[in-house]
Amino acid sequence: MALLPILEYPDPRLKKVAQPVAEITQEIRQLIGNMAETMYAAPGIGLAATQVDVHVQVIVIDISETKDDLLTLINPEIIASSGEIYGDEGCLSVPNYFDQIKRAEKITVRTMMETGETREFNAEGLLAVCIQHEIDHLRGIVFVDYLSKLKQSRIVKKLKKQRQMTM
Ligand code: GNR
Ligand code: NI
Repeated sequence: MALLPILEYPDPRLKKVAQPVAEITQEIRQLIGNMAETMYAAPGIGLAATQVDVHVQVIVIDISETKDDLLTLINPEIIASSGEIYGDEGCLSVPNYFDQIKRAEKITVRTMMETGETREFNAEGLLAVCIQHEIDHLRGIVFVDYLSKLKQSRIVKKLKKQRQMTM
């Protein structure tokens, strides 16, 4: 397995739209393994393939405290949603920035699992927020896109400064 470099906002590759997975090949399984390792190392509670510059519909999530409950979503779709919640969101592609984003409180997701079987499940709270955040990545959307232009330009400046300090 390997750690994959994570693209950082405002990298234009974060705007690419991910293609559906046609078949769960060895290559897809390897991608999932590397994405999980990258997410745990970061550390983060989710990672979309888009963030590692692979533009296919694959997401890994683990919101457990013990980091032993990996959820892999392939070609996921939100088929129902209700309610509203504002959670403080962060993103591995936008290091050290957090802001409140409005999301659906409850969602129903249809997805393919790593086994190739299709399943539907309900999610709420942090898991629902995380799934919406990750599916946005697959569509080329970063949570910063929901903020004002002023906040966006401040974030870009701050990230540039941070990168200068670490290079
Ligand atoms: O690690 C992450 N934490 C987080 C917190 C609140 C809402 C969403 C997230 S996802 C983020 C990892 C990430 O960038 N996934 O794309
Ligand atoms: Ni993110």
